[in-house]
Amino acid sequence: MVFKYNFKEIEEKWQNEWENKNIFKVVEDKNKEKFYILEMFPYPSASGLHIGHAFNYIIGDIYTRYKIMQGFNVLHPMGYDSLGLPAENAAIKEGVHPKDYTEKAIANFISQQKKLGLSYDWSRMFMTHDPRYYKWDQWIFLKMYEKGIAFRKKAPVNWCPKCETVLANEQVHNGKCWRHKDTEVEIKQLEQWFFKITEYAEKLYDDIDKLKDWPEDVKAMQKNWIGKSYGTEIFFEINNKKWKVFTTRPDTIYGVTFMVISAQHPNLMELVTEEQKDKVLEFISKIKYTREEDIEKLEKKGVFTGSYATNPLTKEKIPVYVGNFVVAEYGSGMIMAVPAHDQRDFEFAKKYNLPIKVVIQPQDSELNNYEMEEAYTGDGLLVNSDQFNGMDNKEAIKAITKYLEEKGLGKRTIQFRLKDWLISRQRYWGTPIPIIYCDKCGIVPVPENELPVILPYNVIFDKGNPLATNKEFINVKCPKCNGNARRETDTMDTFVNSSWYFLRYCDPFNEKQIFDRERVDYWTPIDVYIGGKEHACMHLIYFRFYTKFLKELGLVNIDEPVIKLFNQGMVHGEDGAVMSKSRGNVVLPEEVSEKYGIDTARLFLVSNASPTKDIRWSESGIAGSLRFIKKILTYFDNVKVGKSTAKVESKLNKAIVKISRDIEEFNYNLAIIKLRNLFEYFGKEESIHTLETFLKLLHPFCPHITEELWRRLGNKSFIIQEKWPIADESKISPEIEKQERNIERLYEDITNIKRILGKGKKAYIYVLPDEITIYKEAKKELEKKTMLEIHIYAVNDKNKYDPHNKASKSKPGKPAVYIE
Ligand code: ANZ
Ligand code: ZN
Ligand code: ZN
Repeated sequence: MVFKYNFKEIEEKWQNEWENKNIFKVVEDKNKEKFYILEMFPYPSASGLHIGHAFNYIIGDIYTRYKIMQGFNVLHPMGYDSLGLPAENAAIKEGVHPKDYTEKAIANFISQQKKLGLSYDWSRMFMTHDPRYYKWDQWIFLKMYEKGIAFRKKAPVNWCPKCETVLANEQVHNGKCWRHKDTEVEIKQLEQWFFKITEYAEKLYDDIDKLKDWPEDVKAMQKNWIGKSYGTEIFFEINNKKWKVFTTRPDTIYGVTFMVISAQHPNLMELVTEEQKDKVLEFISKIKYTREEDIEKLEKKGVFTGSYATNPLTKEKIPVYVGNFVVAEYGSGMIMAVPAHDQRDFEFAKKYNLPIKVVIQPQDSELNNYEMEEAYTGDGLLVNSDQFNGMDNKEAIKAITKYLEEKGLGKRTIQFRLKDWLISRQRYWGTPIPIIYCDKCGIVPVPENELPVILPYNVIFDKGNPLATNKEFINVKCPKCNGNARRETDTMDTFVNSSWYFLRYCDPFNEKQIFDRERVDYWTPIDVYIGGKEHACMHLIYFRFYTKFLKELGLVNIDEPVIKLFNQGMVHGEDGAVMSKSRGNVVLPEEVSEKYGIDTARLFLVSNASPTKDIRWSESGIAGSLRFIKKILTYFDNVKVGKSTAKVESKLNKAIVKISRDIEEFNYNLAIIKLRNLFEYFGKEESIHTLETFLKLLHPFCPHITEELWRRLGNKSFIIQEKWPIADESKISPEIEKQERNIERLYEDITNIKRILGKGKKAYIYVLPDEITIYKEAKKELEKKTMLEIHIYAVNDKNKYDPHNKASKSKPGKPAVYIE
């Protein structure tokens, strides 16, 4: 009888059962060990979810089911990062309100996710545009304001004329808007809100080494992003005032021949003399804003400011230039230029005919001030450096710094590349910043008991920020003097919302406080965090920063939010390109579910490669997974429940050990190979234990059919609530394992011989008499795998067919082979 199977029916049935019986709902339980699994916070795009997105959730789901069966109390929540620019832009384009637009998108997202059979505790679901959530964004903001971490300053900002909003540095890619890839980003000076993440730079940097279970490349990217430099701050006197300069090369101080201040330095004009003023103003109006990533390629340009600096050691007077290759935001925004040993300075000196003075002499050649074609940046011995002459330059870095410190002319310092986090957005669809401006009292934070500051629903979308033109929103009484005042109309960067959501999942609807400390202590940190590499720097740094801030407030007791970070690969479409709507190569889960069943798709997604690798969707691949699933279904429909052989038991127990380890390490593909392998050994009759164990091992990958088959075996329970199998290692027979390996080797011998012959229909195998049963058992399997007709003889069989007398070559565990 051919098995009739309606995937859709089975899937819906079990999804409903799990939901109705609250199978994945969890509460804190001190007697159970917790495990927190989280996939990165999705932005609910209106185009919904394709199989590529689904991959991420399925990886988390497999792990969750495995951990639940292992007896952990597993928190696996889901919610939506629903504020942000895309919703606002799309809403404007389509004339729908962002709230309605987003909520519709979320409803669609949820229904799609539910069809994947995901093990979420849906009772914890929240969306960040819900005032009950963003109230606490505002509350954290107030705490940061209190501690001086949230602050306001006038700052040059990246402005996308198309988005009509400020962009974070990270949202500028090669000078263009990340969203509008053809739009040049402009620079504007605006009063902005910032979070002083730089105060945490050192901690964020140093603690990266504690993240033992994070991918090395992500850690390297974060280190690079935070950018720690050990160096020296040196004081130069200019016009009777001390100016600081940051250098990593104090050993070159005798080679400084000019200074360069950034064209965007806030105090630049203090240095510019009357005669030079016009030239400087013209220069700064002409050049582009200096960005660190552009410096290397940039044509180095500058103008003399008219001022001179005094080198603190040589007392020489050296000219101060304003230049385009010094960034305002790094170090002190001014450099000591050493053209002999820094390529940027070298290019500048060549262009403006400034002196080049060698102070580091390499061991193997002699540098000459006049003949250099590029800077010498390597190591060597100091020359032209007074009492430091002859010293190794690495030594000189320490010695000169010490000398400067003794004389009060400088000090050792550490410099970070990380910039303060600009959180102001001139946009509607974000968390309102809880600040009021009063002419009398200045900046006044909204009192805590007046939170949340609600984002008004009725606004007019025109150009720019709709809040800025909304009188009802703006006009407010000052909390201090009760006079007329104005609300801040900037909203927060949406990365704010995703910086602490994992904590709220522990206590999602608390109205009295941000979350209950005990509940958070129970669940945190996140044990496994699953998401794409694109979040390596922004989200994951902000997330770590919030954790550290909240720890200082005494709200959490963890330093780091995540123990293990798992980056999944990308899913590519049939055409080989990354699956995306714009490419038109997306596969939708509902289509797949209709055609193959979602269990088949889940199996396929993790079968062919480690989930860390990119995978390619293929109809033939998924057909292969479907064949396996059908085989399993047909098998369970026909199998006789009875006894399993010692061999099957050995295989089964070995598989338990290996599959558990594979899942634990996210080697899902290897687990599947072992499951398939195990299945091959099953006979017409197997014990109930064997059959049930197989279903349990398969469950994390194919949750629906395994629940179904579990019931068909007569169980009343949910398989997901069963215990993960534990191997009985005493049943793993070394003898059987050895025979398996022998048969495997025989198979390889046969294929090799066949390949050398270039043909063959029949294979004759000569085995020692006491091994004949083992090899006869394997006959069918060998025939199938080698596609040859196989004859097995004991070597002492008088009737054997053996034209080349091969039987005499047979050894224990190594049969002889003859092919014709
Ligand atoms: C003198 C010198 C001599 C330098 C030499 C280098 C080589 P890190 O921290 O590793 O990136 N610098 C300092 N502030 C700068 C700014 N605001 N914009 C552009 N460049 C800046 O490198 C620090 C070095 O970058 C500093 O050391 C300084 O140049 C430059 F043979 O000072 B150095
Ligand atoms: Zn843009
Ligand atoms: Zn006031």
